[in-house]
Amino acid sequence: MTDIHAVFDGRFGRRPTHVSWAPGRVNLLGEHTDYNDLPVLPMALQRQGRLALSPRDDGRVVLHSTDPAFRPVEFEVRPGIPPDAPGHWANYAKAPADMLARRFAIWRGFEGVLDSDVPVASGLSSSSAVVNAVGLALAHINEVEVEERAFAALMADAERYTGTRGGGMDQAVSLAAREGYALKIMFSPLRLQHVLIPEDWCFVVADSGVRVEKSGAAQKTYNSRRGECENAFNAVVEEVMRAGLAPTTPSNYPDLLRMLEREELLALAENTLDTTLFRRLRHVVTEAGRVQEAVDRMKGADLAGFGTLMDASHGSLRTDFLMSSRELDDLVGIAREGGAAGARLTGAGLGGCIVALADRG
Ligand code: NG1
Repeated sequence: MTDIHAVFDGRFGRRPTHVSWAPGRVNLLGEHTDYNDLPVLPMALQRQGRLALSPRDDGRVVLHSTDPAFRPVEFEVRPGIPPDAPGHWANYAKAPADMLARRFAIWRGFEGVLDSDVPVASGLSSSSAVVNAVGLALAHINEVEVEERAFAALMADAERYTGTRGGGMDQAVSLAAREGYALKIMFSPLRLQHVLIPEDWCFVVADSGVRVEKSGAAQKTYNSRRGECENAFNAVVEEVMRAGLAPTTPSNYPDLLRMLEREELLALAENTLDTTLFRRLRHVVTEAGRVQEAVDRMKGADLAGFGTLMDASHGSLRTDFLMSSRELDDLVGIAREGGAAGARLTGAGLGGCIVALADRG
């Protein structure tokens, strides 16, 4: 890894006083469920975003990157920081600064150098690693103390500054993961459950090399999937209430699944929705079921069972959610032929990485 202290010294002529860091993540199961308040099961990666910094006595942030493609940026910490053009790297530092300044009386900026070995635009959440690392740094130097889950929720809100209407999975796992454990995350309110990964299991991440710029074209697809899930939910709830199937109006997907059996819900949705919306809902609802089952398989060290769920998740993302691609399908096929217990695209999809499960041997 880059010697970030030396780079800082080279740019600012002294040693940094602090280093803050946050890992990227690979999602094992539960794709496109987080923004529907349904559970996910990611784990943190060894790869991370790291920020070497020294606080300043004013509100200015002067931020350099070790990546020559990212030119130095400067901005003032305050509520309502104007964003750069969509996709500009500065927005991932401005996002937590803006959010923290809106919520707390923070006034102190920093000089910093950011380094990351999480590949960008590949479904491993390089973005949340940066948002968290900068957010943690700003909170610390401004003496803002927020409990872990509340901070994760705050950083999830913060990242929406970049224009993606994301869920809260990435920020939460990056802040709360423990080595050797996957993290089941439930939403509204945020709840975390650490699940021990059997020692002989090995998750292999393979990169298709196709970048998915979620600040670019893929952002539109991602946001439109979220909109479709909301439309499907609203239409189904209307029908549920009209037919008198629920005592009170369900306020989110978990509510709906508490009030109706999954099969009953799917049958009703099929009769109510057009094919596209039905397929989006079917993915979301069956994926939530797979997450719960996957946790049980992991606890029971059932490698084959977990792999089957990963395969089913990929199939559902491909045919119902239309978020796979030829390259991702090819990679998943190669992994399975190579003996993986299961494989699936990971992250938002359309490119980026797959994750495969194998016996460590
Ligand atoms: P990626 O594209 O892997 O960073 C995005 C969202 C997640 C989640 C997944 C799909 C952000 C920061 N991340 O992840 O919240 O919805 O897609 O499961 O928007």
